[in-house]
Amino acid sequence: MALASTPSSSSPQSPSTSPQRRDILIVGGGFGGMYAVYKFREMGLQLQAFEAGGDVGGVWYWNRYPGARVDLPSIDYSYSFSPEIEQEWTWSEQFAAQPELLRYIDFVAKRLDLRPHFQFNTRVTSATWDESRQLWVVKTDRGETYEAPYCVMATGPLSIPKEPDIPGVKRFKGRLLHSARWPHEPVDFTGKRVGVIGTGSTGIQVVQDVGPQAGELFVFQRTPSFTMPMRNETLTPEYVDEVKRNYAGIREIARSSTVGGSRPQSTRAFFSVTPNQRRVLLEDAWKQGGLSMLGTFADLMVNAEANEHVAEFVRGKIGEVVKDPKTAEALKPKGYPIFARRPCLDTSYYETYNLPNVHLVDCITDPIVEITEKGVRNESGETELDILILATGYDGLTGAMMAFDVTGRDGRTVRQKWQDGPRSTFGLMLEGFPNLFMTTGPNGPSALANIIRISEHDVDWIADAITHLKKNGLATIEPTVQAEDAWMEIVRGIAQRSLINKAKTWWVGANVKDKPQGLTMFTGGFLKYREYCAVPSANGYRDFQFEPQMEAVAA
Ligand code: NA7
Repeated sequence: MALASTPSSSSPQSPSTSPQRRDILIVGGGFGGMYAVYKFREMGLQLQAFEAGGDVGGVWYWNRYPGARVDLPSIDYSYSFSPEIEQEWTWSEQFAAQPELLRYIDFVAKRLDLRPHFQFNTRVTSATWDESRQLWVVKTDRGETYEAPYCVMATGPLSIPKEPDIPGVKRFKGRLLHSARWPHEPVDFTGKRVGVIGTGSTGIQVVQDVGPQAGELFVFQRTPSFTMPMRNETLTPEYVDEVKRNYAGIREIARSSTVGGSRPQSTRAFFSVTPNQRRVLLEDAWKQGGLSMLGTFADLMVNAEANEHVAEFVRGKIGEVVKDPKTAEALKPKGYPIFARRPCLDTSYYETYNLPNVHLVDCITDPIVEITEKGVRNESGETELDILILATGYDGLTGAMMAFDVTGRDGRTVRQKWQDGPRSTFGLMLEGFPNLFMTTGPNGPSALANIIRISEHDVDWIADAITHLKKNGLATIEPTVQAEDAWMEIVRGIAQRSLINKAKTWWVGANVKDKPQGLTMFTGGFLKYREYCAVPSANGYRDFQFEPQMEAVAA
């Protein structure tokens, strides 16, 4: 494999108003966009990529908040397409922190010479299908226009931050920070009165990191999350050597798993073993840390009673750690199944509440009324703050594709197509939008599996589809209505059995006002997803429709 090679496409252009022609346009510079650039360049396509941030990295470029850390093992959360990169890069921790992830991303970008293909600090403002010329016409906020037969939206499930729908956010006179738009310089919390709104994965990481530093920390919690011990470790040279010797096998396990990771997943049902055995298994998973609890039994996401047993086990652990009984009770999640909201991993979250300067504000019993010039006002009164951190999440899954005009055949936009919720084929292609591809789209496994494994899979699938077009002298590919209906039926059928529907989260669109709600991700696991996606190339893309080159038809 040619790793660092001379770019086959041109470097970023100076702003120009005349349309610039490429073979393929790629929107997004996260893990998906970076691999897409590499893959399509190696296929010999002339390409141009756009990234709103100042560099590659996607969420890891933006999310520089204190304590930001991946919650899948770094060994799994890394590219598998290049044996050279696997051997040359060495992870230092089992769960890498954001700075190490950015170093890895930088290493990959340099090693593969990816940056020259990107225009950074550039937002795509529209993408429009030109039917007669069979081209995607993409406009940017720099006033430029690019045209290409293929367009890949590698915009990711988490790229549009959500501000809380609380009155007065703009009024706050102290320092207002959003976890997903964190400054590049360190923030000093010493002696400061700090507030955090949000207790999802992000809020939890912020709280355990900022709590010991701040003068006072006030955590405004609406829905408590279940969090389990990460048990992070420094990786020993012996462990790293062993991993490097066995990468091929590790990747094969990940590709054949439900979540795209190498942790074992049990096939045992919860009630197939005695209460005592269950307790032993859960205690063991708690000691192992990471997402071991999720893998202990096979039916935790479909059997509500089994799920509740595990939830109660974790609630018990919270009670053992948190000294103040009222705080402990408020931290215990109730009313939704464990794992139906993204399971969090922590290093010292519950312990942080034993610090005398850390205070939990329960926004269920004492709702937030408004944000004031001085801080946050709950029904019971105002908390004055120097710094307010919003860890309020994202307009996830569909937010990025709905943030700008994407217009397909007959002037129909993605916003119109998705007004009742996202629908697509495999989360990869949209009926009515020829040659438009997505990576980690909202009807694939998306947030439910390792995003890097999905990105690689999706880019490879797109590459196969383009190769099919080229081999057969065809101009466009697009799923039929029937193919899309069939896929959405599969997605819905499996989703109905899942307990994920029982929690109000970004996974089901419940966190954004007026957003259509429902579980639209593929819940059948990464392996099954791959199997479904492999069918079209094996059967000659029977359920897709194609067009020849218009010019060829005219001639
Ligand atoms: P999440 O998981 O969407 O969490 C956002 C948090 O912000 C959640 O606790 C929300 O409470 C809270 N929130 C949002 N709006 C408000 C208002 N108005 N008042 C009080 N609390 C509010 O986002 P994260 O960034 O933590 O994690 C996103 C993903 O990143 C995660 O799933 C991993 O995949 C990595 P609510 O639940 O709405 O009651």
